[in-house]
Amino acid sequence: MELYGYFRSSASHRVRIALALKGLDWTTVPVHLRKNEQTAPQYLALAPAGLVPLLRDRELLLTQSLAIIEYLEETHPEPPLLPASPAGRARVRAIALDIACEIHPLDNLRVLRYLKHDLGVSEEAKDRWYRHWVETGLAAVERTLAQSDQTGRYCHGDAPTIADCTLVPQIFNARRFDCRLDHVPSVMRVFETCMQHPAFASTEPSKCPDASE
Ligand SMILES: N[C@@H](CCC(=O)N[C@@H](CS)C(=O)NCC(=O)O)C(=O)O
Repeated sequence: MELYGYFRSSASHRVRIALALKGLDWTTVPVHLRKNEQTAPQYLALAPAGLVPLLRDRELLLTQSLAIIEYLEETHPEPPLLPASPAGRARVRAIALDIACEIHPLDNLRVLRYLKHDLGVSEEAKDRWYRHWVETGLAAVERTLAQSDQTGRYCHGDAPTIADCTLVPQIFNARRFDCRLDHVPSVMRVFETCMQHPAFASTEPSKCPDASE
């Protein structure tokens, strides 16, 4: 399999974690977002939305990180990244979506560029926007984790799930942009647990073949 992505992309990071958790091999195909390689015609021919990640599995081209992870889950069921019960699966997917839909899109590169270059928002205001959505979004995840006895060492129970694949990249991202994290102790406890796991430790941005800067 080939994973088209960018070392700092949270969505690419989610898929790297899932591939590693499942013990699968993949080749990295770097798509440099700062150089706008995601909007090059050759890339748009593969990924029409112009976003990373893209996973190529033989002749199959897959986009959207959570759809890719669910594809991996269905084609390589072991170890499972979703719980067995429908209710557990719904909870895990909800946590993943609380991050992937409610936090991440607001702080995407193209959104920040639009704020700055088209709307004339200052650098300082742009950073405030960024931190606001990360900090309030993670506070919601914190309540979800803290209020439920289904939270274990990981977001759901004592094994990693799709929720953890989504949470860990968001924390790397939050740290990079100096977001507050002292208000989310359960989130950070789960993050630290994840980072003890080789699949999480080996796929962090600095370990990627295209890591730079
Ligand atoms: N919902 C998509 C989000 C993909 C996405 O937004 N990727 C970002 C990097 S994390 C990207 O390609 N951004 C390019 C840009 O904003 O121009 C997914 O989960 O795959």
